[in-house]
Amino acid sequence: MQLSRSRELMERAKRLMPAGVNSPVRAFQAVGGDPVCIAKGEGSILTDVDGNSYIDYVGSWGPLILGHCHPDVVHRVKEAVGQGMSFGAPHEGELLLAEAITQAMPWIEMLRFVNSGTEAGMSVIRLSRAATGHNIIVKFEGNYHGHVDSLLVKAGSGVATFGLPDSSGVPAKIAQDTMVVPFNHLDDLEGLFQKHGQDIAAVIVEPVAGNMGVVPPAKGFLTGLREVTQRHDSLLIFDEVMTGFRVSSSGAAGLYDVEPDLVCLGKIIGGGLPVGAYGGRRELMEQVAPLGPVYQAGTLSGNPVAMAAGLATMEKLTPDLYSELEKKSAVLEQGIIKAVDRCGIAGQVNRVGSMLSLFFCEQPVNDSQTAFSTDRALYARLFHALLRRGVYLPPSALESWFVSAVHSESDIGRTLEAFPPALEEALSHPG
Ligand code: KE4
Repeated sequence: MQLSRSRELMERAKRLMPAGVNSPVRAFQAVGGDPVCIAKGEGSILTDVDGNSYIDYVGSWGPLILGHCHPDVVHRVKEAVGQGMSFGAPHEGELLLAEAITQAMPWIEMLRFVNSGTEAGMSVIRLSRAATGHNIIVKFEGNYHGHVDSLLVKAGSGVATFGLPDSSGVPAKIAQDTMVVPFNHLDDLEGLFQKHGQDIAAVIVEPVAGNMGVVPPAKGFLTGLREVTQRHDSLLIFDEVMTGFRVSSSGAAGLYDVEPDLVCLGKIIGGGLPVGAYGGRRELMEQVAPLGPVYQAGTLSGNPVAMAAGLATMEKLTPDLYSELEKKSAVLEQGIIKAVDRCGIAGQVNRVGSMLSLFFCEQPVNDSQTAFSTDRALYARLFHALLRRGVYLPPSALESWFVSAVHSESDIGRTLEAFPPALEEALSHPG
């Protein structure tokens, strides 16, 4: 592979941006080597600045359920941008997207658009504390909810990959109001509520974990969260930034039939442009400024061009799309399992819909401890062996892969053809 232009651009980028990137995981530090610089995306294919093409299983970390540059999305973005880049005033596009979201997720009676999943997370924390008068937030080890101080406590994505149990710069007195229990360990949570229930404002959870690799909720886990929070007058927050409109047309809440009090959204609802949202029960959301006392604002929130991309994407999310995604993703999963078995190594694939992860380990991966103890060095070698064969996986074992509506049968077939030789290569160079 010819990578000279990528290398030249990354050298210049490293002088101006930390590690030459605008988000840590993109720097390839979890898999080693230098990132490739991308020139364009088309459907399921990324092409780098040296002309190398890859089947893309990152999909911009989840937003691109329709793949890169879906013609209908591009058309609607071009139409919107011709009317204005930003108004800083109410417009129809934000109303239409709000209607599409609340129709698909009726437990969201009212919402507010922001510009990222992190903003959604920080806003629901502030709202939960105001609404309950309590301060303690409970999160789960290995879950990541964006980089707001109070949630960067043993986050799973990025921070965990770099072995930082929490980020420097987060004051201890902020972190002490956040309590962390292992994901899928309902007993630990019950115990915490026994001790601190009267002070707990909310429990926030990725209903399907994606930031320690994909870890589905254990049977009864989400129902248990709903029950224990209700019993203690605490709020249940589903962080569906990744799972929202990914794992079903009504997210994980619809898939597992558990209604949260508040929801964070992002990624797919922006169709690849910067959009986040938070919402939920009306009496909670009516406490948000300017209606209520909880302040939250944003210059570009509800940006008309981003709303157009999100709405054009949402309109394509039909039942057929999800059943096609399920079929393709199952073929990929089964093919990977077969390739790993044929190599005689221990591996597990966790999958929910078109989110999946491959872990190298004997045991099932059902929480952060088992996820973190997998053979991530082997994953790193497989990552590069597949990259050289034109398959672009997430540059970290603790991330989700994403299949899009436009990954073709031949994309999946070519991926599965590349797997055996790539696995052999990864296994033959242990160092
Ligand atoms: P953003 O602020 O990155 O838009 O969203 C933060 C966030 C919140 N909640 C969940 C469940 C998320 O997965 C994320 C962001 N996900 C990561 C991928 N692990 C984004 C990729 C990155 O950090 O560069």
